[in-house]
Amino acid sequence: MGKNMVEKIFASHLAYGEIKAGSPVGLKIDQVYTQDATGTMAWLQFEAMGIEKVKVPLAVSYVDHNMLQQDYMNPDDHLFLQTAAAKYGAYFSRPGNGICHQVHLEQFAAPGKIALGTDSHTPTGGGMAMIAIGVGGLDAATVMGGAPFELNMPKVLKIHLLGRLKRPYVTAMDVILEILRRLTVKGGVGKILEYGGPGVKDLNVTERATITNMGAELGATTSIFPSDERTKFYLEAVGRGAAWTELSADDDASYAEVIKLNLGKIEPLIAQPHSPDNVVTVKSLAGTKVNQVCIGSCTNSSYQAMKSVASILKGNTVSEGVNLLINPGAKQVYEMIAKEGLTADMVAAGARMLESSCGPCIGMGGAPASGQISVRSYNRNFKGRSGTKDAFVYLASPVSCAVFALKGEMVDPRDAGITIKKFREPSRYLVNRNFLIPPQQDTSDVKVMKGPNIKDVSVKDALKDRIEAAVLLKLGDNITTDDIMPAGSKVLPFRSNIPAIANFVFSNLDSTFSSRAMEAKQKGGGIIIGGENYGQGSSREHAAIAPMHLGIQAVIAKSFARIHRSNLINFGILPLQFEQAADYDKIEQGDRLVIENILSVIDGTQVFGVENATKGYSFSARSGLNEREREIVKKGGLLPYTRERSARS
Ligand code: MIC
Ligand code: SF4
Repeated sequence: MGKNMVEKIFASHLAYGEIKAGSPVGLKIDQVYTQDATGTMAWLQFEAMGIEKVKVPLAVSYVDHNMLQQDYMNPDDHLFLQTAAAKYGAYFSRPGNGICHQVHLEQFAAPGKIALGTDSHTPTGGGMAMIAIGVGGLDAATVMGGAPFELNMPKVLKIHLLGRLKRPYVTAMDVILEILRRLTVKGGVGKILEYGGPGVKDLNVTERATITNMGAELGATTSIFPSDERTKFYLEAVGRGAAWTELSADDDASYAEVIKLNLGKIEPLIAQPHSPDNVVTVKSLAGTKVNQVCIGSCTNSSYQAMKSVASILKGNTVSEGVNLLINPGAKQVYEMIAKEGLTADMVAAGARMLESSCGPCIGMGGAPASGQISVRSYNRNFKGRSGTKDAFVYLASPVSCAVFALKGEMVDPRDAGITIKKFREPSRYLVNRNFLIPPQQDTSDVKVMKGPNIKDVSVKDALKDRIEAAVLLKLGDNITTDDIMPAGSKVLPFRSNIPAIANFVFSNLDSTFSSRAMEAKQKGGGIIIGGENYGQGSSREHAAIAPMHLGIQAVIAKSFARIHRSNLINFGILPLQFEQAADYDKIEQGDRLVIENILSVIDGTQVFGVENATKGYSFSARSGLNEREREIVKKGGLLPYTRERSARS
């Protein structure tokens, strides 16, 4: 029987296991990349493993998130990352070079390869026909140390594309918003989305990358497009034609599910607050006032996106009531649009130009005013993520965003009376790699620099046989890692300092959480109760390390998001799933829960009896760990597990 693309790439990278949905597979990894907000931990963990050099063919350390330099903390992190990259054999992408996913697509992504990135939007590389997966820092560190990457084989869902996009008013962003509307933020959990069908050739590589990038919001493990003539054209244009190989699914390949999508029927769409799947047509919101517009991010800041925005702004003025912020995704794009005079068109219209970085997407500046409406070409609109708790953030295409900026209100770009130039893909991009420092041969005199805010990584004790702990917080469905561990300009500088960042755990939901947790830590620790899809969104492992630091022993939820579940395991926190959803309803914050015989149950059925000592009843919860995960949790996390294994070998 024929193979789909996922099966082909997995087969060519298989270290162990069986390519069968649900069973654990170990994969050999070609590329690993980190970004600064997750990377400091990843590189500290790599250092703690005591390995001399990275053992994957390519490692890249990017700086793109923590760019504001209000004091020494962020620049100290950058210096640490630069010196660690030099010491351990990674490329270093200097601050200013751009957002990791965009730069990686331009400079390193290649068809048929597997990449891991310490960021949930790593699937951007799927636009280049690679398997690109977001992971926690510790997973990345162990793979850079030479281990295969293990995951439970996801199901493969095919998105069969037909027709052609109605350009220039409908864009790739509208395609992924339509998929989010249909599948929701839980629809991709446990799945890889493989794109196919005749509509694929209508999309160029950067448009495909927009779609695979925001596939992260579906909870999917990753998404992938074929490698075809358009992939070849793009690779040649960025000066890397030699990296091209053809990749497509066999005609008789099979899929767990197939969804058809006609590109020609897609309209301009917009996600309303506070979830990326809360999608409606722009038309249905016409007339809604807009106060801020932000264009950029790893989803929508390609050369094509910037060019269409410039053509809308050219000769016009941004509406009086609107603040327009633009951050081109990479230095390459910035340099190109500057050379062509497009930056001048943007500035002349009144755009506030930001550097090539994540910026307002992660609350690093650009926060909206109280209660205001911000429309962004970004990928996440979780409450509070913009830095303003009561702001209303919408997500739309760069084209819609630029039109709103001029009109001061939402209007379907087709009804706005604005002519947009059709984009022609360039056959040559400007290639200037001067902000990428390649790995050095002789690193004997490199000293890794650590500023005073960079603290050693915390390690948990081995798993105990009995947990008696209080329910510190009971939460609903789709809790994000932004809810658990907020980002933003005040919190991000503490990413290398776990005791300090732990004070912010759940701070947007419950300002007393960390002090209550510290108190509970003295009395056996705490437990968190979650609903469905607990831990969706960002890959930040700080959403597990900081709770671990606060003494959290277990999270009991209806279901978990993939990356966060792995992060909990990696830091020795038991992820338990209610056997009966009804048991979720009975628990209340403050209840004391007792779990006994943990060590024998974890090696046996993995169905734990949980006693609610406050209310006097018991229920069961399942850990569902595979063999490796079980051993990791028993040791207290991946770091002690890896150390013990390397001591043995
Ligand atoms: C995000 O978009 O939330 C981030 C910031 O890029 C994160 C990583 C992080 O928290 O550092 C992600 O998506 O993984
Ligand atoms: Fe950066 Fe935003 Fe992309 Fe995350 S989603 S990598 S913060 S631009």
